[in-house]
Amino acid sequence: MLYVLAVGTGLLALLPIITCAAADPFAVEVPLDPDGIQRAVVEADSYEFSPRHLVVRAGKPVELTVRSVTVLVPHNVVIDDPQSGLAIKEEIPAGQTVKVTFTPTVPGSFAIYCDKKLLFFKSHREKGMEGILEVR
Ligand SMILES: [Cu+2]
Repeated sequence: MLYVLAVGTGLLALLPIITCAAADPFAVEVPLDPDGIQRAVVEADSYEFSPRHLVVRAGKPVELTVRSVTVLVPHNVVIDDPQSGLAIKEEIPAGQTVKVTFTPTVPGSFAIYCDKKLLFFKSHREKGMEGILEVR
């Protein structure tokens, strides 16, 4: 009995270390609303999305409310992985809010980014406007 307790507490003590090492401190688990939809609000600024790492579960619809806080710069939100059923491209005019809905079916980590680019300048994605959609 004592032995089991000792081993048990030893494992429990290790657990946070193991999970912390793998976890992104900026990852946000999107809550599942009572109506079965996973809803999150994402802020689009020049040049980042916040939060930048969303965790959702497969098989349930996702509704992202993407709110632009820029005055002039237009952005968009792109998730381009047709093999996983994700082919999203929504324009987000400056200062506007758009809703993006989809149902992820394939677990994995997918880039969520803005592909806007002005002339010969770097794309917004290259400037850091990229995050992660993690489907579990
Ligand atoms: Cu952009």
